[in-house]
Amino acid sequence: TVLIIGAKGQIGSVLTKELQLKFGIENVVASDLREDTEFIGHFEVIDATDFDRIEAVVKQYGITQIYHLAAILSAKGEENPLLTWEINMKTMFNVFEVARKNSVQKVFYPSSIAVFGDAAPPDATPQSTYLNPSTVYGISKSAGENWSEYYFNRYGLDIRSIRYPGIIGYQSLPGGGTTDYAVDIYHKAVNEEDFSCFLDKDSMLPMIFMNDAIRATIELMDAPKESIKTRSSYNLAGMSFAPEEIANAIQKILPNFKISYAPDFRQEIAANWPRSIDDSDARIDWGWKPQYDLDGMTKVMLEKLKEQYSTLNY
Ligand code: VAH
Repeated sequence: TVLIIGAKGQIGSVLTKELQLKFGIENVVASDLREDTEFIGHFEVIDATDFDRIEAVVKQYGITQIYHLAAILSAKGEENPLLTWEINMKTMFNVFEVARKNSVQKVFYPSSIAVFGDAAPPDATPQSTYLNPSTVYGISKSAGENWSEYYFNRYGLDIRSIRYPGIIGYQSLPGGGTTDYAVDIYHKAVNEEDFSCFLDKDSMLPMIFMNDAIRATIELMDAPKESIKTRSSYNLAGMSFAPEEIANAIQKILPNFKISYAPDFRQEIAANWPRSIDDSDARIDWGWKPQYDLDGMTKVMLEKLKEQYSTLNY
């Protein structure tokens, strides 16, 4: 049985549905800070800063895999550095310790391109390079990568991790990230509203379509243990683009779409991140291959959001 921590988040809400399809609704337990009355399936309220609560649910359902998808992200995290560190690390330690003590077979721990700073080569950023993250979120994820490796080497806990780039999907909204503009832009375009971008027009970042990110996560977790050569976290991306490029991709379909630029503090964060990622280790070790490029993603995003808004307004 699989437990998802943060099942109502941007990634968690999509991953939970995929895991229910894969393992059967009976074998998935979703959890988040607050009850979700509409949720179809097993749902438990879990504050992941509470070790006893996580352990109680793991014992109650006989959990064999945990996906830890709760954290305070890069932009939001800068509002209160020590709280961000406290929450991101405490929840991680709780998940790792509950898993270790209750012989959970596999743990998924997400990392991020936020672990890279200006010391890393910005183009085709390599798997192994000096990490000097500039956000508390990035510092917590970089520390988390070291702890993942430690728990694997010391206790044999099978923790697997992906350094997610910006994730873009139609199924859920992001919260508190620096890449969130790339989701909001599609919502504005579909509603024929002008879009003001909080990053510079040439601020290129590694990104991935949600469907590719979810498939990558499941493929990594399904891979044979001996093929996982990286126990810190795998570089991974679907594509790279700057705001002006995603705007152009949208205008090919919606010619009247307009974008303006009003960079804020998030531009400083983005400026320290890679422009593109070398994810050849993920491709070699467990067969990673993206299926969506910018035009492919844009087509699906605009179609799906148009459907969603038309049924909403109906
Ligand atoms: C953020 N979407 O912006 C998250 C992610 C790489 C980006 O970590 O903080």
